[in-house]
This record gives sequence, structure tokens and C-alpha cells, in this order.
Amino acid sequence: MDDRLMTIERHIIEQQRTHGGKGDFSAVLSQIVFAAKVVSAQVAQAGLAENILGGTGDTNVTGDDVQKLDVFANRVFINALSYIGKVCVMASEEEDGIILVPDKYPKGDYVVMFDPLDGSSNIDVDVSIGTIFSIFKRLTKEGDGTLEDCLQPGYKQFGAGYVIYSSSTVLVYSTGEGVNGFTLDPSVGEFVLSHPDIKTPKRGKIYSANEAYYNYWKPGTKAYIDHLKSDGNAHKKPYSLRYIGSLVADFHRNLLKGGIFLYPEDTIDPKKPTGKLRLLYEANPLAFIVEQAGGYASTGYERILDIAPAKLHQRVPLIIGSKDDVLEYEEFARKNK
Ligand code: P6P
Repeated sequence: MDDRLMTIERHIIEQQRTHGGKGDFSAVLSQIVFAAKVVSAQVAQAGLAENILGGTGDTNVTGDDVQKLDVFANRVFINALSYIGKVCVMASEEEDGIILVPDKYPKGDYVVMFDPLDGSSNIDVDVSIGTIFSIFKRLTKEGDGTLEDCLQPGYKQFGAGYVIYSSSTVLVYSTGEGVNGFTLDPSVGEFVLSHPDIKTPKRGKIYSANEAYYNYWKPGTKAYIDHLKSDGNAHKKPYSLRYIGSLVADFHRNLLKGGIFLYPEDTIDPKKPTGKLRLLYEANPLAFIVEQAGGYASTGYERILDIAPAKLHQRVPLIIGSKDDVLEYEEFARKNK
């Protein structure tokens, strides 16, 4: 392998040198990289492997049908982050409460929260799915981490990223020094730098939303979507609608090409009045990434990264992508309450 190639491990070490860290954060990131490789291998053969496809018959804390690969991916990330002694507490979409590191392992300074396999209902039909992760420094001093360590506003994230399992497996992450993407080279089992210094266009030509819910959206959202579909918008012609129904896939395309993803509040499900997506392990990490890439993420009324979380599985409306598009949505939301 050409030694000029920048593997993700080399990138993490070089980022550590700039941070002047002692390597604990690098160890956490490296374990996420390892877990992503393991999940990628399983996703790649999901159609062939014995009884790894399909649902488990359970539903998780947030009401989603649990797929077998969800359970597998959840265990892989929890195990990979438990034994290194750098993590004090975790949280996962798949677990009701916080996840403590087993007593037999030392506790560290970091908090890791993740959606181990988002969009997993798409697995059986070969649609791209993803992992989303968020990393904080602990607030408590030592020992087991607590719910308080998890309920921190997104602007305090130490790092964040996602993995998209698609035609190739790409890991995108930021530690606050810009955004870089790495593609897994299966021939050597290494993530290699493929998307250096990602910047998202200030304005896109794509919008991503499930228009089936149009009649249940607030007036401001309806007015904004109508605006995008008219020739009265910035491009003087309709935006293109691209909606995969897998958050990481929709986000990744819009990050690279420009565009806006909307999962706004709706009145379709009284149990989910503020939309479907979760703050701690979906909205916050993607908001961290998009702002590092020059974009913006909002509920329509406030910056995602400023929200003080109240609950582990708290849902928020998520309007995220090219900065000018998201700011324009906020104007419509405010004018048409
Ligand atoms: P809807 C997948 O189930 C997911 O959590 C996200 O990945 C995706 O963006 C969203 O739900 C799709 O939801 O209501 O449009 O099917």
C-alpha cells in the first residue's frame, strides 16, 4: 500500500498531535473505526448470512422495529468501546437507559452515544444504511458516567461522525478541525482518505423530505416546500426532490452536493409531535458535521447544537444542510407560525 495514502488511523494520530492529546480520544475513535469495519462486513453479506436479515419481533425504546443487524451492530459498538478503559458511559438508540462500562474494565473520560444502525428497516431491500456517533468529555469527575454526562448540548461535542454502508463503506468524522471522509478499502481492511476537507455548498438544488406528510406539516413548512417547487426560489426553477428514507444516505448526498434535509414537526403521531429523529445520536452529531463543513442545522426556530437536552431519546425537528437553504426555511417557519 502506497505510504503516501492517508489511512484513518494515521489521520487520527496526526489530529492528536495538533490537539496535543495523550491519545485517549484517539483510542476511542480507533475503536469506532474497528466496530465500523465489523458492521460493514456483516452488512455486506447480510443477504447471504444465516438469519441475520429481518426483524427480531421486538421494538426498541423509540418504537422502531428492531432488525437483527440492529442488535448485532449495537453489541459490536458497546463491546468495542467498553474494554479500552477510555469511556465512562454510553447511550444507544437500541437501549432504554444509559449503558455503563462493566466493572471489570477501567472507566475513562469520554461519553459516546450512537445510533448503531440507522435506517435498518432498509436492510432487507439493499438500501444504504448507517451508523451515527457523538463523543463528549465527561462532566462528572470519575467512576461510572451518569445521565448528566450524556445530556450535554451539542456545541460541547468533542467529536462526531457517521458511517454509510453503501456501494462502498465511508466513514466521515470531525473533531472540530474540519470534516474528512475515508473509504474502506476491503483489499487491505483500511479506511483511506477519499474526501479531504469536505465543505458543503452554501445553497443546494436538492431537498429531502417525506412529502406524504405534507398535510400534517405546519403552515411555514408547507409554504417553504411550495416555494422550493416553484420558479420563485433562488434558482428560478424547482429544486429536485431526493428522499431515500435513510437519514445517513440522504445527509451524506446533500453534504457533498448541497441541499436541505427536512424532518419537521408534524401532527401525524401525537406521540411524536416534534418529528421522528433523535437529538443526542442523530441530530447533534450530524449538526456538528454539517457546521464544520460550512452548513447549518436547526429545528426551524433554534440551532440544534444549542439545545439543552432533557431526555436521552428526546426527538427534535431536524432541518439540516446548506446554510442559505436552512436559514431560508427558518424565515418561512417564523413568518407562517
Ligand atoms: P419516514 C429510518 O427509519 C429513519 O429513522 C431515518 O433514517 C430516516 O431519515 C427516517 O427514519 C425516515 O422516516 O417517516 O420518512 O419513513
